[in-house]
Amino acid sequence: MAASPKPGAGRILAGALAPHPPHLVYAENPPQNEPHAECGWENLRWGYERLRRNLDKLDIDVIIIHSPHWKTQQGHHVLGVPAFKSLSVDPIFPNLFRFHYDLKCDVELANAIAEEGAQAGLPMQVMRNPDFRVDYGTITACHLTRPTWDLPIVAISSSRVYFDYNNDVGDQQMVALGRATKRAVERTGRKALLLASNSLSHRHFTVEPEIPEDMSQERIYHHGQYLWDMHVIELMRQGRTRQLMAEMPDFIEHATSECKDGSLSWLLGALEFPDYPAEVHAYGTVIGTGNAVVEWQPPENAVRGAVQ
Ligand code: 2X7
Ligand code: FE2
Repeated sequence: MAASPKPGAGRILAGALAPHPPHLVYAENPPQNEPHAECGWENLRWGYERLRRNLDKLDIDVIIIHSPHWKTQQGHHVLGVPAFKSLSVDPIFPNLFRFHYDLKCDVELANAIAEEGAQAGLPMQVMRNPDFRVDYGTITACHLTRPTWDLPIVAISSSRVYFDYNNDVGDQQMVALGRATKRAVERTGRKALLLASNSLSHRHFTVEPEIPEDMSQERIYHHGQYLWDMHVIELMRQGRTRQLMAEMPDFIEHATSECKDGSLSWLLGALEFPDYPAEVHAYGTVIGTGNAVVEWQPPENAVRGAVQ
């Protein structure tokens, strides 16, 4: 983190849709992960490489991530402990993901997000249990975006509001939380990267191939879902994110999208609904789910020479 951020001078430098299939970390073979892969899902992994090349040009001092796999029943939670170190095991794919993580959190910013959210009328909690196990959605997306783990993070949970009420109420809350996040970034003087850690369409295979990285088994699960994925990606590419938000409840239902956990709506709210084109670095399936690596750099922050 920068030595002493100037309060009031903070801004969001970039946002990304950064999906978290543990398969992608497995296929990269980082030293932190126990299982070993031969290869796999190159299209998505090379897309992450292009995203990293762009982000490396920015002077980021914190990553704020919203993850579908930290599910909280009573409101929106933020991690409020300075450091976490443990083993994360994917509950569905323990054969692919046994990752030894060691990460730092920006507690001042986490507190500020909780305060701004509460002032906007959202139910907010700060998670202060030092033995808490960080979820694999947070770890996977952070690792693929910044494998050096040299920046502190703020992790935000996925509240059950879409499930307890409906998709419209869920989206309203997530946009409000995104705006609260932006205000907290500005107030604390941080230069932040925001990650929405979710897949797009989310129907998946129920049987894993014998060799998980056997790419002859990987394919789109359902043509209707694929058409929806292409439609929302095209809206992103054209800067039509207000239309995307208007269609989000239908997308969630028709494509059983992981957007139902709120990450993308939070990001679009924080970025004030970009009308400039998003950079789509990759689209690919993982066990049939649709995943896109997408970057938004607000034009006023965009770095010359970034990979386009
Ligand atoms: O959590 C996930 C996911 N969202 C998509 C694909 C495969 C595994 O895990
Ligand atoms: Fe997921």
